[in-house]
Amino acid sequence: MSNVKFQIIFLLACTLCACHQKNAVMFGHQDDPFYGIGWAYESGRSDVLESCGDYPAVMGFDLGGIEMGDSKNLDSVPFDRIREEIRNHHRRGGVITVSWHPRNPVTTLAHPNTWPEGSAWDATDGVVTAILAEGETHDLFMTWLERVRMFLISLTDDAGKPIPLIFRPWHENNGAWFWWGNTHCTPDEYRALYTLTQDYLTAKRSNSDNGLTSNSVSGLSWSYSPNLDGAMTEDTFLQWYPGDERIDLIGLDAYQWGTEEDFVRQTRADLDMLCAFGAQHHKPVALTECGFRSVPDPTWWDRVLLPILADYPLYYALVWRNAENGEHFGPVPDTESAEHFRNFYNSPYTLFLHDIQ
Ligand code: BMA
Repeated sequence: MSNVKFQIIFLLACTLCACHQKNAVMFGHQDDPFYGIGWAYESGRSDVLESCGDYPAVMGFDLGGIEMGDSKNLDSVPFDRIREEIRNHHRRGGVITVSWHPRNPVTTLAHPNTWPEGSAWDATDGVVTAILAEGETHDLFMTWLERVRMFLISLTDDAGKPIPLIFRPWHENNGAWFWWGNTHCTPDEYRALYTLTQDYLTAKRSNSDNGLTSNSVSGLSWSYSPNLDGAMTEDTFLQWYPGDERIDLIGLDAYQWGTEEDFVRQTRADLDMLCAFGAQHHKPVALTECGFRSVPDPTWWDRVLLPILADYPLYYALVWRNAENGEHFGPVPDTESAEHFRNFYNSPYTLFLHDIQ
């Protein structure tokens, strides 16, 4: 082969690579290493791994319950195990994202261990107002932030350095199902809640042991992720947005609850807007949660989700957890859905752990 021809082929390959690279989206899965369909807490297992031969590039974990001083989160995952799996995934070179479904600091006092009473889904009015005012709820909430801080600080690598992670509090706030949702507080109050959380977790503190001042939690990237709207505009987005100086990643939580046609149309409409905003504001955009509960259509992976990922410059797309009783959003090994998931996996538009190592 002549040198020139070689160079052209090489350049073409690079261009194709760059093109795929540009559109390739990391695949993520919530609670991936803890449990799946028919198994729980067996080290190394993962429904994604067993469906396609690789771990997801991104793993998601939830801190709900840490605020109460519980040893397990709201989905019964021990926090010690969460810490261990965050370390494992970091060691493998994977990306980590952490969400938080804290209980309702007003109603949990009367309903300490129930659901939905007292939980994040106990969407009573006035909770954010009470957190921001002086008083009992504020004081309680600050002890909650302290517990989150202590846990995040404990997420260190083998050299004792903070593990980088994407922190995603106060998500889906344009809906009304969480107590921080849009009918339960004003945009200013929402932003103040986000700011309070961020400032508390990142404030410089002096360490009385060694007299040094250090960032209390470092290595955090901050995500703002509203829920699928279908007609999101820059104005409606900006109304609640905590601001460019506070947000590193713009997310969208988009599930297919209704028809496929609605899901595709609405997701594309919101991604058109968010990706344009992200490009202008130099922020990556991700599908911070997505999925089709129980994946009733096995072709969903390669026929519905993949074409969306191929068309948008997304950072990642994370499907929710594989819990039993129909509450699964990832692939299930040895099913038809796993066959279609392998097409999704084999596509140049998706990235799994090996692709990013
Ligand atoms: C929801 C459901 C709940 C779960 C919560 C936090 O979407 O999966 O069962 O408790 O997320 O993981």
